[in-house]
Amino acid sequence: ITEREIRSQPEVWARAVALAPQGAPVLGRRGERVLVLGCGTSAFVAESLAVLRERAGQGETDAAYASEWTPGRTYDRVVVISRSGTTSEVLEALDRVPAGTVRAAVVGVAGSPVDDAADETLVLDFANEESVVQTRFPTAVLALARAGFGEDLAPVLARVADVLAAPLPADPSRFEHFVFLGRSWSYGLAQEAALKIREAAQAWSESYPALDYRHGPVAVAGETSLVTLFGEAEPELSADVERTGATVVHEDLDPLIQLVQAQRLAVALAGARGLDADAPRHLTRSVVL
Ligand code: F1P
Repeated sequence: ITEREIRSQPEVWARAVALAPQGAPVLGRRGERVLVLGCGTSAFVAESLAVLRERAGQGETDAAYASEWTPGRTYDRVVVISRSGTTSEVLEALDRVPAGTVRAAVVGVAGSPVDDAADETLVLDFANEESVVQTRFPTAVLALARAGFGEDLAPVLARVADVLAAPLPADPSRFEHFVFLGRSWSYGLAQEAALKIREAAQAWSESYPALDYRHGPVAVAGETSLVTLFGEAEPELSADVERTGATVVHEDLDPLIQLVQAQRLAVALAGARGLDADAPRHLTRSVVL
């Protein structure tokens, strides 16, 4: 099922983009100060979304892990992201939102506890998933956000199906260590990519802001490391990483499509390790305490 959900992303993104004019206001009206919260995958989506919104001139936007956030700064709106709409830490965070602040939610299913607790909800039921490991829900949220913040996603939609049909740039079974580096909004994507490798394939993965990688973490890179760079190419960084013996991958693709490649890599790696990506060890679809 995870593989099928990965492959459905071209159609799901097209629906998300079509919904952007009605849906994006839930993420914040222009000029509002917004905080975005989530757990796991949804925390990384929150992080990317905050950078995208602020960069698009929509208003100051912060992001935090739902479990870590306590009220301090004042916001016009708190947006929680939760595919299941049942995650306990998200519900507890909504309870901490001060009166007078709009509580908004982006969920995969209507009528969930998060939906009930929110003043405004954006339901992406067409992006909801059966799998434990999230793939198309987080990318649909980001596709909708980008379109809603004024970006033309037509070139991305036109490209993603071809990329899905082509072989992966690297055979993951050759590697034991997977590193994802990103900058700006793609740093959240790099964190999400590394989470996919851990969740689906139980493999060692890391993620860093790209230019911080040389400030220590590169010490453990070597022949069995596959290092993927999201976003803009960084030729000097790539050269430095290659000198460790690691293999560097930078495909000239939109970062959201690069995340799809990482999802495919995680599923392929799970297969090569004899694991079932649809039944990840120790994980549940949503953490409810
Ligand atoms: C958040 C989450 C997922 C994770 C796993 C458990 O769920 O932590 O990111 O992959 O499935 O739940 P949600 O709040 O977005 O439903």
